[in-house]
Amino acid sequence: MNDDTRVNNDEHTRTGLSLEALKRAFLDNLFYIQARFPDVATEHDRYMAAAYTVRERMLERWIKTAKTYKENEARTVCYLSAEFLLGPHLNNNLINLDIADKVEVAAKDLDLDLEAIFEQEVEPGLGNGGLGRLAACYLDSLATLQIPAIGYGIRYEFGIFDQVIEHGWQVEKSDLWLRNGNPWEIIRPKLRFSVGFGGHTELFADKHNQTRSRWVPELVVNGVAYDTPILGYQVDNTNLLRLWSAEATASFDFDSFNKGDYYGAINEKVIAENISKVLYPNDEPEAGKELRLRQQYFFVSCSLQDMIRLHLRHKANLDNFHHKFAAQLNDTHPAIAVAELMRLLIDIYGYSWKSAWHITRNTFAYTNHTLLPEALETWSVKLLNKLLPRHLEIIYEINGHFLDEMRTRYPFDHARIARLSIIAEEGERRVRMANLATVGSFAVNGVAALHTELLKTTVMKDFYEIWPDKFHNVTNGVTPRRFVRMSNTGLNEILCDLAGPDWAKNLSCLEVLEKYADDTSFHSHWQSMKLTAKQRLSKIIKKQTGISVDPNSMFDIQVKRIHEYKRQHLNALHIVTLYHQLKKNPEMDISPRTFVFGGKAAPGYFMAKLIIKFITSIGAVINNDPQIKDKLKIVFLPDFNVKHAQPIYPAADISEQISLAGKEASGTGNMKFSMNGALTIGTLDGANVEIRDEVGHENFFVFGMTVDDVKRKLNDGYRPQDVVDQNATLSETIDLINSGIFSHGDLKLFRPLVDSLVYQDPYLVLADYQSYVECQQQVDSAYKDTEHWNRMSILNVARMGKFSSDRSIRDYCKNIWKVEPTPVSL
Ligand code: NBG
Repeated sequence: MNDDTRVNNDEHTRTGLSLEALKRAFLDNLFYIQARFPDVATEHDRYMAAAYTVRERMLERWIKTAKTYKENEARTVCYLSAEFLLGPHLNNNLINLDIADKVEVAAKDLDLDLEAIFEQEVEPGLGNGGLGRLAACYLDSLATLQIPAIGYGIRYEFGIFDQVIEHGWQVEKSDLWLRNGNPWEIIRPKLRFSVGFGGHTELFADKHNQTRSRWVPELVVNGVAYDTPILGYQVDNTNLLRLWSAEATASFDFDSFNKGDYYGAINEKVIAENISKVLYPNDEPEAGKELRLRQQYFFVSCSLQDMIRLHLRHKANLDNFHHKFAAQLNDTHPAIAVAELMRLLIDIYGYSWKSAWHITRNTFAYTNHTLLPEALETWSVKLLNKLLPRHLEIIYEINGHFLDEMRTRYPFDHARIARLSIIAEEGERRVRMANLATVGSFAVNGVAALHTELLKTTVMKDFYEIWPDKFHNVTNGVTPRRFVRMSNTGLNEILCDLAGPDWAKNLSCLEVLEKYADDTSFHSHWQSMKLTAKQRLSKIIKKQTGISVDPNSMFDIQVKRIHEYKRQHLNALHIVTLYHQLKKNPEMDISPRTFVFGGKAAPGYFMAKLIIKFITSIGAVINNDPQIKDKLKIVFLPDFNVKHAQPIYPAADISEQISLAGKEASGTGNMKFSMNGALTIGTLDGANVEIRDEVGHENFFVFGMTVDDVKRKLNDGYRPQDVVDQNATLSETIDLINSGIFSHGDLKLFRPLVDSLVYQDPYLVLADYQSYVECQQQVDSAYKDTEHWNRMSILNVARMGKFSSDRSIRDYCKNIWKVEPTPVSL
């Protein structure tokens, strides 16, 4: 690159940041890339031209970053994650490049509707929910903090399904995010690695006459790299997200072709290319799917081979591989990496077991994101043996060494040894991926203080006793750039005024708001900021659902995946209770409320889908009941994703974080709401505990059982029917549902939901019902005291500094990865 003509040249068409350069670039790209004149261009053409204009400006930063990291031989974080839920790129990149204002002017000059252009972008939905979004927030913070980092994952051709609501039910539509092209990625056709599957292992004598095992796979597929630049906020560091796409090694296999088995050969191509075809939904009852294991191994193997390639550019061997890289396992999805790195080191690079284990164990760190037993991955030995026979051998050997050590430490404690074993022996033998990840890592962390404590005292107790120093807590965080700076224009303006334009880089400076908590003239700014956001969401609600809502009503919002442990049905029960009370006493004095729900249910999760139907059904009745006089409105916003989430957080007055204590590892939506000035009604679960401690107990609506209460209740033998029998309001609420009033007289429709609550109630919804209803009454009266409410809302924002993902990443860097920033400048 000729530094004189491009870099630092504000007028350069491809790189310049001047108004004129931006406009010229846009028109050039419209013409030379989209092949359109402005007067025949579609909105999508304009989006593509805008995207390329922005991407060009990122490329020189990206290349400079790669060069700087390479020259410095910087220690690099590799974030291995099966999911990255990035959200739309365009506006985010404008903000990170610090040209959002200029682009607004340019758009005016060119007579473009910028909002309509943003609207064109289909987000890459390469994740299910919190875990994938967290990975995306972390990429943003890693780049912003100038940490050398690579995100490694899978380029799913179909991401999470699109949700539409038909007759009140969720219907899944396939996600076609690549249909119109993806301007943010760059394919690296020459950057490909082969990945084997199946076959067998055989013993052979190596050149030192040592017996070794080698793997003869039956199928080999290629992983091809697709790279996306991740620009930091107002820095030049631009990191790499590298996603692997599967391809057949050849278009067909001549052998089969000559044998006349053309379709057999094509079939192999189909099998190969299926690997990166579709993202698996989580929360499916049975996830033991072969293709899923193929996906995990596929991306892990490509990523490790790529890391080795990068390392060998500088070094003669892999002895110091673990000095060069810290590889984070985002949940157990990439945990097979432990066995794969061992295989590569031993089988391909000739390392001894001992040296390979030393390198491997010092390379990986593992984050646990859930305690739900059904979400702790295990793979059957049978399946592993079929798909990855060499890895199974290695896992057995790792386990053998580990258990030998443990038998010395705990002689005769067979029960403990069985719990520690990587192989579960009860019933069908299975490999416990969390155990493999823990044994094969130098650090293990939970994602909120409470969650980490529970890890140490329950699922990982035995491991914690062996290696107490291996365990860390890193409380999750979210990027204030996307979720405040970009999504909440009104709040951004206020914060820029009070804390300066750099507030989004240093979230603790939000503390300046404390001074204004009692300033009534400031309150009116605050309130009008909120109102504007609510008006905006009201328009979206009207457009998406046809429902008119009053922006002056209290906006009470629960958006997240639909799951019984998250207890959307508790929220719904409360709404039915309010409805019932209003019907009995139409003059009851309550603050008018708009309840907003959003979230996807796993396609195979019947109860979650029924909960959606329940919410839409109570909405259909209550919203149209003239007696209610608009005191209650219920909205289910379809297709909750990152893009649709952005205007939601700023509009909330109340954020619902009502999971059963002990079940939500952290939650991150809770942080997004609070940062935007919503008050939380929540249980003492996940990060709620820390949010409440930060914002002040008096500024948080807490209810429900604690983890200890839950434990006690279950030990005492919980009978939900008893709760119903003893609580008249609850019993009337349930009767009302059973009357068929929300199901056009169909008495069967909601039976499974009601029966599950009354006879099983696995997430103790009924046990927390009374406490929740009472807490909601406090919310109702608090909302009537506008001044006090504003004060609480301001203090929530003022005290959210801790929950920036920058803080989380700093914690990882300092306590786990031991990496330092490498600033890049053009
Ligand atoms: C989810 C938890 C959330 C947490 C995110 C990010 C999984 C397996 N876990 O509580 O349920 O906020 O991870 O850590 O998706």
